[in-house]
Amino acid sequence: MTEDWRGPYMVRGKFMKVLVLTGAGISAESGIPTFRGSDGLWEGFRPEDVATPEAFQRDPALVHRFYNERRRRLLSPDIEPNAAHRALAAFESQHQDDFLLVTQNIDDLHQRSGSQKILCMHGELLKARCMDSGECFPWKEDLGLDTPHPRYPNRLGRLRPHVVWFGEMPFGLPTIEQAAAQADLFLAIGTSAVVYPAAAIVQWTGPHCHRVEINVDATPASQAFQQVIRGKASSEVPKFLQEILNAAQ
Ligand code: BV8
Repeated sequence: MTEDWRGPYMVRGKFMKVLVLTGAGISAESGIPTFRGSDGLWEGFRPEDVATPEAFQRDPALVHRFYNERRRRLLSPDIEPNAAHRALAAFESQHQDDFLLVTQNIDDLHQRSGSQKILCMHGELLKARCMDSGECFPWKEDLGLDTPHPRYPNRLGRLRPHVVWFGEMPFGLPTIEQAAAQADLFLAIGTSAVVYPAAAIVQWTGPHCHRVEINVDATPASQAFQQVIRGKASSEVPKFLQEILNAAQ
């Protein structure tokens, strides 16, 4: 379902305002399991047991264990950005107009690849947040009930992962809504379009916006896109972004 996207969306052959949404699929080829794939991260854990405020209230040690395991895996030397992350960073640096990268991922692979304009709508695994003050701290160690507070060492266990759990408000929604309404190009990469409100962002784009989905599989949102590219992010994202840059020459 690919119409000619060199349509009215482009000014002098280039997209002006670009909004990108990434999900776990962009990090799959970097070795980070997706949530709903066969190697799904939730396997072994039910989301409601580890990714809700109630779960943390009920069994904080289990929730800390779930995130400690993911943080350690993210920090292992064999996990690094792939060509899709790098292509997005390169495009951002060459794009002359508005660009925003919204990610649902809590890994730091976009940051490590050099992307600057990133909105981490579901938080960041390498940050811890004080449950009393809301202050965030860069965090690469395990977190637990015995973790001293960086400012008040005699306060133990007052830090939580700086991530958005189910039932919690994602970050930056007003910014995302505004960017979506103004976007000429909306590119959704590697997301199953199951989790809201992230899955609704495509519906927040305007009638003039060219919507592209890059995913190995169809999703419940695929029909909302004028262009769907079926394939792996590491090959399809660099190819598509290079086409966009060539068209703008
Ligand atoms: C909220 C952080 C109140 C923690 C996560 C309607 C409106 C609003 C809310 C709801 C609603 N309906 C239901 C809800 C509640 C709920 C929800 O959506 N539930 C779902 C399960 C039905 N949403 C919430 O609770 C949200 N908060 O609602 O607040 C509110 C109300 C109104 C308006 C605003 C707010 C909070 C949701 C955030 C939860 N936290 N993560 C952590 O990581 O532990 S969600 C988790 O799943 C991930 O962070 C990720 O964001 C999300 C979605 O996963 P994906 O990234 O899409 O990954 P997935 O594995 O599912 O899919 C991978 C895709 O990649 C697949 O399509 C696959 O085909 C593809 N792929 C694989 N390999 C490749 C590839 N593609 C390309 N190349 C490859 N190589």
